[in-house]
Amino acid sequence: MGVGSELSPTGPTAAPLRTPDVKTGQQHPPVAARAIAGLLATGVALAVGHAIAGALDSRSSPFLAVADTVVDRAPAVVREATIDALGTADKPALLLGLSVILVAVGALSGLVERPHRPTGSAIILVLGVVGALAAATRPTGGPAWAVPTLLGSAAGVLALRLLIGALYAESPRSRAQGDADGDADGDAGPVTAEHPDRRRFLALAGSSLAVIAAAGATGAALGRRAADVLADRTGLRLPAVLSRNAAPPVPADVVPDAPGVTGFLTRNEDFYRIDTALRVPTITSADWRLRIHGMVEREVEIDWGDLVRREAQERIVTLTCVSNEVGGDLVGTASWTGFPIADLLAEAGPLPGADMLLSTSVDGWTAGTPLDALLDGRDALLAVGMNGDPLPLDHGYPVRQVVPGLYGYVSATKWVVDWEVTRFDRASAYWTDRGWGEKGPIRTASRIDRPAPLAELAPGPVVVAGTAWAQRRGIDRVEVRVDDEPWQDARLSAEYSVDTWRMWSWTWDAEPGLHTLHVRATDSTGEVQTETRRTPVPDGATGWHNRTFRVVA
Ligand SMILES: Nc1nc2c(c(=O)[nH]1)N[C@H]1C(S)=C(S)[C@@H](COP(=O)(O)O)O[C@H]1N2
Ligand SMILES: [Mo]
Repeated sequence: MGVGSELSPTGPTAAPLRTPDVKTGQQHPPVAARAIAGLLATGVALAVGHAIAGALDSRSSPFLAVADTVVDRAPAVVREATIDALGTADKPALLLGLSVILVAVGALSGLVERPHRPTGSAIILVLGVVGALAAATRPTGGPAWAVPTLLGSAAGVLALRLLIGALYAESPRSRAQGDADGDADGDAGPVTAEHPDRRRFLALAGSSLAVIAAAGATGAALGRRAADVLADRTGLRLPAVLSRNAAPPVPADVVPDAPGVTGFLTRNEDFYRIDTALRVPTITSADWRLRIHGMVEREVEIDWGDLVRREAQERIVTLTCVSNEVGGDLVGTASWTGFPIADLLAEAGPLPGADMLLSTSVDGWTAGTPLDALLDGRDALLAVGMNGDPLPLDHGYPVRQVVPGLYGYVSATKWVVDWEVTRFDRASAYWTDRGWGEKGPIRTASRIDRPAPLAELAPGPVVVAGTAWAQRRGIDRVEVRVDDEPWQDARLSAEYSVDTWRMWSWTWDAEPGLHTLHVRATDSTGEVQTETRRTPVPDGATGWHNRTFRVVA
């Protein structure tokens, strides 16, 4: 090949398009070009993943998820050593380290990719799967968190295939000269910016950069939105609660005096989360409005300032999800700060004949709540605080509903922005449209919490403990049964209120062998939990919870 023909007017591009491979004699595009292709493809993968993560939940971004996982999974020794060595710079250092690795692996993916042997693509996909697993297994994550990384790596593979394809492509001119596939002696032709394949490569590289810039900017904008709401929450001042509106204090004897039992109040970070939102709705307190309309005497619109001018109340209420299986953990108790829903409704004046409040969240989810449940004097709140903090984003920031006695799907609308007073024969809501019961009162339930499942126990006295709930009615009795022996009364801890769960315990004189314990509760109406096992659809699971233990002498 003539050296002269390789000199392009643009100078720096004047590298040979193909260099013969020493071992195979096959010709390859220059190392730098292939490395750049790999870097661009990796960049596309990350930027697209980041943008999609921004649209779903910015914490699912591939890079951050991997970094967080490294932080959590690193053996304590390693973690402490790095923190010692780097002081508080350990997180930036980790991110820098990950970046260096990504640059190296990105370049490598370009170097090893061949039109007919997509090794580099495989590397990007493996990276993608690692990132997706890291994101999906984050404590607050779920399967949906794998989506950004997987789609991102698919985009990266596409970019790599196109870029490497262009680098290796035969130009029409060289093909015309008989420069066939894999012909080691072939002349690649002049490597100037005017070369069709070089032009194609440059165009593709430019497009990749544009994709990286656009996706990066989108991801950043969406991430900023989430950051704004987090900052809004950090700066938010919850309304003060006058002592007459405070929740009655929690006596010490609401929980059994035994180690490892379930706490009476559930910490916010441990509180179950159920909603249909792929991306947590982001609404600041300044943007929040509640419109009350429909069958009312006058329409009312309330903003954050209007809301918190009212007298706030604090109430402890146990929330439960209708999807909770027997023995499940979709139940939790928190102290809620908020404003009586009945008072707010009264300002709009519901018209006679109305029997439903259709509430809508900022992302369009709806719940239909029986109006009488909101007006009968129970502690139905439009809540802004959870255990003394502003609502966490996942739990409805800045405003949600809490209605004792009703499952969440008919009552506990998070990120609520709209109230329509209406009728059950005119309106329906998200889950009732999908076959779930219309009214959703909470069924009596009881659960064994300790010892842990499949625990191996020593013979002798063992404390068995758990919880039971029947919001609005209250728990009057809990019984325990070992194998086929008669039912025995468990010891009930103090009842805080009929709207909260009630803890129980029972000391079992465990004898060697494999034993199954059952539990059943009786509510204050005298109704004993039925043994009949039913799945949660359509109005809540029924049946007795049991646990099997091996007692080893
Ligand atoms: N906007 C919105 N609110 C919602 C839901 C939802 O999907 N979207 N799910 C409801 C259901 S089914 C339950 S059980 C409770 C759960 O509240 P938590 O996530 O704070 O525990 O929220 C309710 N509020
Ligand atoms: Mo639920």
